[in-house]
Amino acid sequence: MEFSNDKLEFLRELVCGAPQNVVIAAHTNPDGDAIGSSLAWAAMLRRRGHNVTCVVPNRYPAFLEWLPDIKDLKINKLHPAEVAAAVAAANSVYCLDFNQIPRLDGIGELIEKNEHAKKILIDHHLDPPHEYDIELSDPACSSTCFLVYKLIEKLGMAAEIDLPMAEQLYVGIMTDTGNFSHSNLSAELFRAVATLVERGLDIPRVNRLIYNSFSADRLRLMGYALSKMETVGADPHRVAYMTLTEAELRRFNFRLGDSEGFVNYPLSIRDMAISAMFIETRQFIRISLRSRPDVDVSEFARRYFDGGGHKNAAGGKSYEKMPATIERFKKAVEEFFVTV
Ligand SMILES: [Mn+2]
Repeated sequence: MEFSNDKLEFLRELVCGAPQNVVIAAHTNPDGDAIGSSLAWAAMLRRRGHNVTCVVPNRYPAFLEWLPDIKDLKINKLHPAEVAAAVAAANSVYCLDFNQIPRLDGIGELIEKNEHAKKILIDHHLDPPHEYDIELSDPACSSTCFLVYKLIEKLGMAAEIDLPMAEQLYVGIMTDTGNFSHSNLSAELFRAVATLVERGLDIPRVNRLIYNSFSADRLRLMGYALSKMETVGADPHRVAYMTLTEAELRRFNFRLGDSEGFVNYPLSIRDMAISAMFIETRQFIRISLRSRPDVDVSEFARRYFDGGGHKNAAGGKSYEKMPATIERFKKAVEEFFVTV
């Protein structure tokens, strides 16, 4: 999507204008795209003299720990007073890689309380609510990191992308595209990656850091989850699902981020339409959904599980117990394929 000149000028004034107190907020259970885009945008703003604080509701997964500047992130669960002070003092708040303020848990209320701060959305999820001062929303963009790259380019600042920024941006680009295997892979995206390589990006190194840095427990948990996978429905509407209860997670010394990516594997079965992963947390069951390109799981998540996301990668929640949730899921699947 092309953004209007008005929007870009508004952004340019904020970025190039007098130094401000800035907060960059990313979503709960922040992933590589949320963290990478926040850190890169923060680096760009800091060069222009802004006082930037990146905030997230809870911890990031361990496989991101090596990212440049990640230690500067303020995690609301661990440092609520610092997060509250930064948000209260902010002149502008950038919301990156999500568009629903409730996805920020407690930070959302802090942002709403600060009425004088400009609120800017930079995101690629569907259906942004119109409650921002400017929305730079592009659901056709494969990652928020790529969107940030494009904005930097449009502002004429691409020459300033250095190696740390290249790594931050690349992590979101690679993880949100499933290492360049999902949709929305454009020539423009690969040109952006080529630029990042010119700035010194070492792709095999980043691959190793992201994909080969897990614990043995995590691999065993994945094997366990896959071995319990069930399938329902018949071609062309086959659906696979996996479940993990809190007790099962404990057995494998579960750490946040360990289940990342499990949901993708069942789609490697020929003609599989949807893959679903149900993970029990203390408050609810978290549902991750992936689909074949022609099947819209964001619609499915919205309709049945109070969720949303992208066409082929979405999520939702259930407040029922696991067996009741699975029963509801099976019924939803049947109904969904009759009505699409
Ligand atoms: Mn994203």
